[in-house]
Amino acid sequence: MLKVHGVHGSPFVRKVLITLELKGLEYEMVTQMPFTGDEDYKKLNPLGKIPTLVDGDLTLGDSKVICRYLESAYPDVPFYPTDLADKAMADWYDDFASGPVAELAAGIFFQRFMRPRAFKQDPDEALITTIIDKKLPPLLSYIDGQLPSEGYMFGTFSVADLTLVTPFVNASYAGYEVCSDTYPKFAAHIKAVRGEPAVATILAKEAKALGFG
Ligand SMILES: N[C@@H](CCC(=O)N[C@@H](CS)C(=O)NCC(=O)O)C(=O)O
Repeated sequence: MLKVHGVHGSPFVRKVLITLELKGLEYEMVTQMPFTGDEDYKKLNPLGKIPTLVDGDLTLGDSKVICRYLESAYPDVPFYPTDLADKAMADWYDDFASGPVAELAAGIFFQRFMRPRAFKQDPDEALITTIIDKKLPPLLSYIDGQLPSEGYMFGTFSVADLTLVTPFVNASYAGYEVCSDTYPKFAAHIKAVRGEPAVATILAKEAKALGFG
């Protein structure tokens, strides 16, 4: 059976779990906390980051690489656009969202949620203000400008939609919501993605795991 090493709450693990759920694939979740320096886990993933997917003899790190693999290996329920240019754009959105966007949106979560709970430290509110007021707005404007006035990025719900939203689930746990007056398309998009059955299923499991449910 497929194995996913990671924990609920990571935007990257979430993306992989939702992809598996959407494709109707069975998997086992192996609990692996991030930032532990676990040497045994580093034998599986030398970067020590979550998620890692194990499928038989194949061991893969990085959510983008994993989702692409799942699409190729288990194509029955497609989660990527088929048009070449759209697929390339989906990859770009994945890179963009997993890199700079996740760093900032999940940064709010790290400061307000993880620091007090996991590290017994106060959040750096000055850093949060810089993220919210200065660093996120140009990226949010870009996303809002890329979205169609209605519906998903490439017609049907795809990984491109999910990857842009998953960091903002973390931000919402930390009390930050994308402003619907300033970024109306993206705010509506987040709501629609969160309502997708596969997303709602994983978010419910996550809420339980994080003690919200
Ligand atoms: N590009 C990676 C990022 C994975 C990542 O940064 N995961 C975080 C948890 S949300 C992690 O494991 N951090 C531990 C570390 O950086 O040592 C992916 O998309 O999977």
